[in-house]
Amino acid sequence: MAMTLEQISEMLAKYPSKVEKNRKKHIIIKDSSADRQEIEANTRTIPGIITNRGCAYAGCKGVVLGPLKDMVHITHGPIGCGYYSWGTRRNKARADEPGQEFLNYCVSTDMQESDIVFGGEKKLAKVIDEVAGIFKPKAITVSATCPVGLIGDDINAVARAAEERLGIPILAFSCEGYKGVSQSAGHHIANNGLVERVIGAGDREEAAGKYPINLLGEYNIGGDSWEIERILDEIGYTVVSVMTGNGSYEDLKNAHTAELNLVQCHRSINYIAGMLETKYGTPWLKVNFIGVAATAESLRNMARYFDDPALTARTEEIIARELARVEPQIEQYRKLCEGKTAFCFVGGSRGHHYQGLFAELGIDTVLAGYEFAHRDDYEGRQVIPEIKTDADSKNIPDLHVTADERRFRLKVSPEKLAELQRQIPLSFYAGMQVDMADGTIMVDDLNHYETEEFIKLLKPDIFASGIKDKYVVQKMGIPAKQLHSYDYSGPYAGFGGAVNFARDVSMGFVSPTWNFIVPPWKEEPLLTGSVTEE
Ligand code: CFN
Ligand code: HCA
Repeated sequence: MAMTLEQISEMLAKYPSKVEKNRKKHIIIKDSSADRQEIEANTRTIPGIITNRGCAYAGCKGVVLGPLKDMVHITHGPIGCGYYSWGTRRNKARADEPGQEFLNYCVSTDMQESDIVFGGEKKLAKVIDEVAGIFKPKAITVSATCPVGLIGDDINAVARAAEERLGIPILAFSCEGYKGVSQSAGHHIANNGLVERVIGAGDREEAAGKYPINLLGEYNIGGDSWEIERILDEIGYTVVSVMTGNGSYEDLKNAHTAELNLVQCHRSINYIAGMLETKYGTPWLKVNFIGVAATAESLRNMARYFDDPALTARTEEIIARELARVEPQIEQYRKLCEGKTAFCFVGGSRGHHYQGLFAELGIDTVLAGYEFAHRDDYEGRQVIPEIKTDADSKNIPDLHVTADERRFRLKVSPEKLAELQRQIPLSFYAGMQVDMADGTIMVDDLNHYETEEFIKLLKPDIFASGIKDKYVVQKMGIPAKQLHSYDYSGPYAGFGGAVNFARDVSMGFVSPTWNFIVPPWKEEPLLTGSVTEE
């Protein structure tokens, strides 16, 4: 059932007028005949609204730094912040060296009232010393929470002094939760710190194998990066580093030796891709390993970049083998999913990426959105790549492809120019707005009131989001699939992951549980009345 503008206006009319005006700008019904449809994003949530967003500290420490396994991550702040970022994000890792995997530990200065009054710097210095003494890590991070900025503790000075005292890198991140409007500011702070202090600190000049790549914005939720790496290894790529799933300080130090940066999460780590392009000239390529077709397309684009017939042949061989293996399995599950509808609301990239996988199961996404993504994540860009030869280059000509306001170099023969011009897929630069069907809805920073109202009107068969609304939605009789933690299942990325996802979603549909739940709108109150005092 499609939704009309009138229905949305009615829903928003329940808000105070200022809020109504604001929220209106965050919702659009896709209409490809319109000249331009703009959605407001990356602006402050109105106080009082129950948003699903997190804070800058969650984005910095929880998301980007959290998965780095051979560093101990210290939260300078009250215990709740450290515990939330440790317990909610599903950071999975295996040690590369015995005793050098610390993700099971939640380390915090556990700030108390007296620290707020008298300052917490001494306590932080003591915790750093203790951590170095007990765990002997390669490096330590210190992340600031809101009160640290409010009382003015100088975590940078404490970290610098500790670094001199202990002789290991101690990286301070001033990612106080209140900075910016969401996690997004924290991603940027973490990206800056890793480029300044870690990437390039290694002494390797060259990567140890052929086709060296970094996988940026892949966080190994549910083992995703292990499934992606399985295929990349088989094709013959050298994965120099993964940022930051199952990632390590050790690998990141030498990440500058990669020849190509793949960008899986387009939101949290595009800053590193951009900075490495400026600093080392390393080109980057947006990829999407969610869904069978997107995985195959990403692998083909990578092969196109390296332009080696052997690599291309191997890529096609692996794609053919994997398709033959997974497609019949997915087909079985498709029978249970075909014709259903989904809501897909996640923090950043996943709100877009998972729609392709839903479509492969025959599920239409009727409403989607991001908690904190920016306008470019919604809009994407469709640009016809302009290809120029570089007159100054020696040996193999370096071709500069200009697309999406950036350049990347392709080592290809001049004869391939025209062919490339045809081949570089435009859809590759598309965002959510470009890909969604007419009549579907996009909502930025969806809140709990709107969640309930949209569900009542559109009655989706599955709601894909996170822990903060999962149970409210399930109590409405609708299966909810967590696309942050995968409900502790996974992997969902790559070819094997698509089969797991199909299985889990099908399980949600066929479970008899839903027959026992009566959604609130079917239980209108039978009696109405008012209370009067005697
Ligand atoms: S793993 Fe990523 S894919 S990093 Fe980002 S924008 Fe979060 S933690 Mo939750 S699941 Fe989510 Fe994305 Fe990139 Fe995860 S959609 S909200 S900050 N995200
Ligand atoms: C975060 C982390 C989170 C939360 C997940 C959820 C994650 O935003 O701080 O709300 O279900 O993926 O762990 O996005």
